[in-house]
Order: sequence, then C-alpha cells, then structure tokens
Amino acid sequence: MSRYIAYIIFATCCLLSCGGGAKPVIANDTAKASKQPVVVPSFSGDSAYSFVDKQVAFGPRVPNTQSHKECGDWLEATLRAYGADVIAQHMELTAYTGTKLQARNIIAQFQPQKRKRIMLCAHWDTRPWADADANPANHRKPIPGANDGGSGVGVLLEVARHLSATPTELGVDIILFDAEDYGTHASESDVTENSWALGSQYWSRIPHKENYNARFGILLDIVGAPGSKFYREGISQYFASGIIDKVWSKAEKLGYGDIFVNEEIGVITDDHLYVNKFTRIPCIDIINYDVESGSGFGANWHTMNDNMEWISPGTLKAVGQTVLAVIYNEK
Ligand code: AHN
Ligand code: ZN
Repeated sequence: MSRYIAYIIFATCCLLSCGGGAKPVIANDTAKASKQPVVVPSFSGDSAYSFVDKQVAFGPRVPNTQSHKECGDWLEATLRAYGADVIAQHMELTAYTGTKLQARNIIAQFQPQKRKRIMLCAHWDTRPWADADANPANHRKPIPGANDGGSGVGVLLEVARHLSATPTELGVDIILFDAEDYGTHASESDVTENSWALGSQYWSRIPHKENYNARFGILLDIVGAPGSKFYREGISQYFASGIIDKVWSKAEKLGYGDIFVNEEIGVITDDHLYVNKFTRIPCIDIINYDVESGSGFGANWHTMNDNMEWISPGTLKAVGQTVLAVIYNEK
C-alpha cells in the first residue's frame, strides 16, 4: 500500500514537473505566432469599381460646383461610416487663372491615438477642361474623371472598408486632396509655376495636425485603366526609393510583377512632390505610365473618354491588394 502511495506521489511530481516544463514551450509557440505573417484582407476590385462609379455619378468634381460639394459630403460621410475620425480642411485657393476655389482636403484618421502612422492619398477633384480631347469642341468641358481622380479614391474607400473591419498595427490616414487638376490649360504656355496640386500644397504647409508625421506616404493617381503599368517614378525614386522597393516587391510577391514594373521613369509633377518638399514624410506616387500615348498617361487622359469604360476592376484589385499587403505588414 505505501509503495502504491509512493508511486502516486512520484507520478504526480512527474506530471507537475512536466506541466512546469511545458510553459517555455507555450511561450515559444506564442513568440513564433507573433512572427507569423499577418492575415491580409482580400481587396475587392468590384467594390472599388462601384466606389469609382458612385463618384462619377455625381458629375465632374470641379471646385465651385454643386457636384463637387455633394461628392465631398458623400466622401466624408462614407469615411465616417467606416469608423474614421474625419477632418475636412476647407480652403480658399487661388487658381492660376485668378479664380478663387472653394476647396477642401478630406483627412480620414484611423486609430488617431497611435503615434506610428502611414499616410495614403489621392486627389478627389477632377479636371475642369478636357484639353487633351481629340475634339477641340470639348477643350473647355469638364472631364468625367473616372480614372483621373475617381480611381485612386475608389481604391482608398475600399481600403477604408477593410480598415473598419480589420485594424492595422499602425494608424492610417487617408488624405483626399482637392484642386490637384486645376493646372494650366494645354492651350496656354505653362509659365505659372505650381499651378497643379493646390490642395496638397496647402496641406503640406499646414497639415491637419501640428507636427503631423507618418512613416511614409503612398499616392494613388490614375490607377484604374486596363493594361496599366506602374514604374519607379523619378520624384518618388529621389525622395523615397526604399518605399518603392517595399511596395514593388510586395506587388511582385502577389503576382503583379508585370503591372508594377521595376524600371525607373522620369519625374511626374503630382501631389507627392509637395509632400516630399514640405513635410518629413517620404511619399511615392503609383501612377499609370503609358509609353505609347503622347501624354504618357494613356489615350483617355484629360479627355471626355475618361469614363467608366476606362476602368478595370482587375487593375484596381492589383493596386489595392498591394497597398493592403504593405500596410497590414507594417509593424
Ligand atoms: C502634369 O500633367 C504636369 N502632371 C500630371 C499630374 C496629374 C494630372 N495627375 C492627374 N492629372
Ligand atoms: Zn489630371
């Protein structure tokens, strides 16, 4: 009997010591789990497409028009519905024509309490003039702006939808710049410096929060056309080549290496220029470059044909999935 009790005590000690020994194993498992790649949500190209369609349905988003105001209100409301803390930065800007523009930058802050942040941006206004249209009768008509304006915002609204459901480790700010596309009309010589990107020029000097900073920025512009190609753009390369490396290598891993081409092209004046110039945030531009077209931005750029027929859910998906992979893996 006493031998039997001794055996039970011995066995219990064994079990307890085994239990004690198991702890570091669990801790080790936990450490391994935290190093595992995070689950990146699946970006819906169709959802992004419908966000582009919705913007186009408001009509051209030219500052000082009713369509512009209504679309701006809808963008704010949509981002608020996705749980963002939204700031509208209202500005009176002076266009190169002397026209005063009632404009607003829309800043959607996700997890505003977090110090480490990522900035994603696009312009939401559209060009007042189809000055690259084949038909001269259209040269003073506003463009539909599906790709130029609508596409970048459409992708970012779909990103916002995921941010509301699945938070990222870092805080994210989605910034929609106004008055990017009020730059000098093609019929006039471009003597006015800095006529483009008025909203981002304003924000880069006076951000929505004093001392605002982010680890990096990604600008999306003209990202919806079928057959789009994105290259290492010159300004991005100069100020933020490491961010291009990060984004282009993620795209390649996702199978989008044919769309995100690992070759450098010249400089393109866009909102990111002023972010890089006036803030400490290294910001890249993901922008379609079409070698075949005269403008470099595709045959429909700044024409009346910049409509929903020029938008591909597949291209929106490639861009959006790459952006999600980048922001969800940032620690
Ligand atoms: C220029 O045309 C100088 N830059 C292209 C910026 C732009 C216009 N993005 C969209 N529309
Ligand atoms: Zn444009």
